[in-house]
Amino acid sequence: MWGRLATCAAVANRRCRIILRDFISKAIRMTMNLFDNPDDTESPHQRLGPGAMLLRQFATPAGADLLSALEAVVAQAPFRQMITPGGFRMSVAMTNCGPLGWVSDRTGYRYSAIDPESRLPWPPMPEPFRDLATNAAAQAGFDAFSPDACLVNRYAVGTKLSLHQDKDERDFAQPIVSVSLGNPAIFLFGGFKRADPALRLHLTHGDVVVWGGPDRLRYHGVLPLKAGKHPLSGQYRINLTFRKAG
Ligand code: MD3
Ligand code: FE
Repeated sequence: MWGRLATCAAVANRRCRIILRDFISKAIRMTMNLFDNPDDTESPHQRLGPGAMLLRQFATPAGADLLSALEAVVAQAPFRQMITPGGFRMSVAMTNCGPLGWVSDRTGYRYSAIDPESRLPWPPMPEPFRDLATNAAAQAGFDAFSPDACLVNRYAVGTKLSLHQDKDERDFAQPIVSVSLGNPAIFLFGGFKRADPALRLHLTHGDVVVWGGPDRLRYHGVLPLKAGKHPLSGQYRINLTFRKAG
């Protein structure tokens, strides 16, 4: 009798401890999520910093139009892997549209009105590109954003973008609008020094981020892309970044 009761108490005690342990670890996970996953809310618009806004799914309705307009751009200015000033081939394939395009070669990084491959001007910025960028910027509080450059990044499996700052534009008071299309990626949102800790943000098809104010000069990058197959972009992730470069 006493033996059974003792066993019973021991079992209850153990169950109780397990329940308590699960409760505590869940509470810790929830608290951690609050800090680790700023993307874990239901709100489609999320402030990431004083000048940075995440507009979840903002480009989803235009997604197919954007990707078909991109085909016309790529027919004129194909994707290419540029060479860094250090002599390395970038893993991201790039092209541009609009009056100015970002280029890199052994002599450095710069904006150029001419595509160095074709020696022709970059293709014009498609209307749906410009509209989306201007509307997203306005949504984030930047009125009258008029981009003169759209850098298009294409990521395949394993493609990454190392932590860097965007400093080749003339006026840092102008925001950058970034549009993610196709396969998802983990984006790194760092601080103002390369070694500062970086927040991880999952960016999926249609997500738009507007980077302005003090957040404009944050270090950022993209972790190696995982394999995937998106109905609109196949194995790729496409990122459009709209800039006022000149
Ligand atoms: C944060 N592209 O092209 S977009 C780039 O996903 C670039 O292809 C990444 O970084 C990509 O330069 C990230 C998000 C982004 C763009 C510009 C920023 C984040 C930024 C400028 C300042 C701070
Ligand atoms: Fe960048």
